[in-house]
Amino acid sequence: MSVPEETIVLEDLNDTELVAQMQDDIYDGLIEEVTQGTQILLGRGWDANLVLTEVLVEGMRVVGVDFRDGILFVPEVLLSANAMKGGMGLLRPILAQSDNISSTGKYVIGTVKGDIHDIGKNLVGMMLEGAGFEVFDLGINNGVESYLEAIDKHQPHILGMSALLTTTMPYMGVVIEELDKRGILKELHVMVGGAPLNQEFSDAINADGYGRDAAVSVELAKALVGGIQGRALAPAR
Ligand code: B12
Repeated sequence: MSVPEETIVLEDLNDTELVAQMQDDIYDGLIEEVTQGTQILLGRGWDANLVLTEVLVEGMRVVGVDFRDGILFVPEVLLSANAMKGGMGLLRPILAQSDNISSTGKYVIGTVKGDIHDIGKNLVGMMLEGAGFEVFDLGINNGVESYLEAIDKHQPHILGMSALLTTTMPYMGVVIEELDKRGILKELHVMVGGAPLNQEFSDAINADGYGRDAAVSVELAKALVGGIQGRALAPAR
């Protein structure tokens, strides 16, 4: 006779058990459980910022490590990121009202003009959110004007551009030149990514960093903003 699977009732777990369970659930991409767990912690008086950093971000950090090490693959990471977003959905309105949003930094990200690939960009965006960045996603097919507008509006610490085609990747250089001409390059970091890119290309167009994959991109972004929590971040250049 087979042993029936044990059903875990999240409400019955103490805080430590619940946090561990939620991190497992993030890893397994279980959005309903993560959302419910978030609700329970908030109901027990947890600070929203603490739930974000100690539970969701930490859970996503483990996912990022296993993705980098080839243990998890793209579909699984997307599910984990989606599960985390379930919890984020409850926290965002609370955090938006409070003064103590512990943001790692602001990050504007978009795929360049002529290019409609967005899976990698979305993944990087989600992982950045998981690491505590405030991410403004411009979607696909962005020309210089679109990036400029977003920089003006959001005042990001980092601009990230994605390109998957050899025909569209040179456009990143065009954007960077324009930022330089307007004196904006001094005020923010620029990261680039996409399958056909490499470090040499990134250096050649004067980007601050090339993100080979989502995990590397998050680490690099954190390093670029100096790893400082809050708004007092390292100067760009
Ligand atoms: C899925 C896909 C599509 C989908 C895109 C769906 C979507 N919503 O994105 C569709 C079917 C629409 C598509 C269309 C086309 N595609 Co396509 N596509 C792919 C494919 C198979 C996978 C790309 C992908 O999502 N990879 C998975 C993600 C997770 O990886 P990634 O994008 O590299 O992102 C990671 C890193 O690069 C980095 N990263 C990515 N962006 C960023 C940004 C920043 C800021 C940072 C820091 C890091 C970072 O982190 C990510 C996560 O780890 C690739 C083949 C391949 N193996 O790359 C071809 C590929 C990119 N496509 C190709 C082509 C030619 C096309 C088309 C022109 C086909 C056609 N004739 O119509 C069109 C282009 C249309 C256009 N104008 O953009 C070629 C490009 C060849 C080249 N040298 O330029 C490829 C390489 C296939 C091939 N071998 O021929 N494509």
